[in-house]
Amino acid sequence: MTRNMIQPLESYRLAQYAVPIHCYLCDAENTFDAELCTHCLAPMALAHQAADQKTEPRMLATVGASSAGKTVYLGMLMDMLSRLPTRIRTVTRGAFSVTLQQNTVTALAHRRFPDKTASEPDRWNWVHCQLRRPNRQESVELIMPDMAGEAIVEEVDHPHTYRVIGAFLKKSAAVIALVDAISLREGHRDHDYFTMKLLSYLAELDNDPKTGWCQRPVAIVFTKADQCESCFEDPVAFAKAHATGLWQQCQERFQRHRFFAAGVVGAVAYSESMLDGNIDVPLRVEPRGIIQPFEWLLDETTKDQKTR
Ligand SMILES: Nc1nc2c(ncn2[C@@H]2O[C@H](COP(=O)(O)OP(=O)(O)OP(=O)(O)O)[C@@H](O)[C@H]2O)c(=O)[nH]1
Ligand SMILES: [Mg+2]
Ligand SMILES: [Zn+2]
Repeated sequence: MTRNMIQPLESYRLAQYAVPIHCYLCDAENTFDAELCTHCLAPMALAHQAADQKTEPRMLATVGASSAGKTVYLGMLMDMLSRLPTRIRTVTRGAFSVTLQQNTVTALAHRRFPDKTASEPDRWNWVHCQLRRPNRQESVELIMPDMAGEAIVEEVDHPHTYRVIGAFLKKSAAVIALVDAISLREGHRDHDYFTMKLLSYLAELDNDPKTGWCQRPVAIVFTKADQCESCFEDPVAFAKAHATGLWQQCQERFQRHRFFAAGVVGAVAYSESMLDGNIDVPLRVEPRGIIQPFEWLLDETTKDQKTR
């Protein structure tokens, strides 16, 4: 015999599903408990966090071909920002925003470089943080993902393959394009060609003469400059000599661009491994030129917001 019992219906829970949450990047409707946007795979945490803020978050894109040094650069940048309270005060939003910095710093502390970023967008690390200069009242909310180079190349060659990249770049206020200085100096043109393609993609993505990419700030950063001293001394001369096409394209298409050089390690050794082949071993962590491009973009995008 079964005893009678009262089963609460809890149908009120369904009501929550009736109110869609819009993805912060592509504006697609998602249920309130979705972790990733069903349309573009961006984390829905961004939409929830943005809804709690008074100021609209600013997006900063870090792009470059595979192995250009995006993960190392962004991880080191976040680590430096979190330890420079006299220059910029940084508060990360959401535990997931610390993972990138943690992975990079842990890897470098163990004398290895972080792993290659997986090409699936649901495996990327996103950083959402609040920044404030010590002497200023106003703060900036910033969103920066560490996207995979392979996915960026694919999206540039075949637009709409990775919707999250298109949506993010369309909304970004500024871009840091990383280019491998060692491969340029050695005469490999792949990074030069790719960055040129990427900049044309950006220019066409939003070609509004007032608010499009031709007016937004673009920082070209030559990475791994620790192995290429001439690049540190004069990044513009380096660009003219080793990435002429890229240099010309910047002159023609982007009114606000600047060249920088950055390096994270002091010395690199090479080790042969049976499993992985030749691998680079970072011997000392000596970051140079990491903050400068970021600070420049921060100041430039702040000017944009004030004039709007
Ligand atoms: N010497 C030197 N080598 C670096 C530096 N940054 C990165 N590298 C080398 O470049 C490789 C790739 O760096 P990543 O940061 O993983 O490159 P990525 O752009 O994130 O690549 P994907 O994840 O494939 O898009 C590393 O494994 C290092 O061998 C640097 O500052 N100096
Ligand atoms: Mg990476
Ligand atoms: Zn979306």
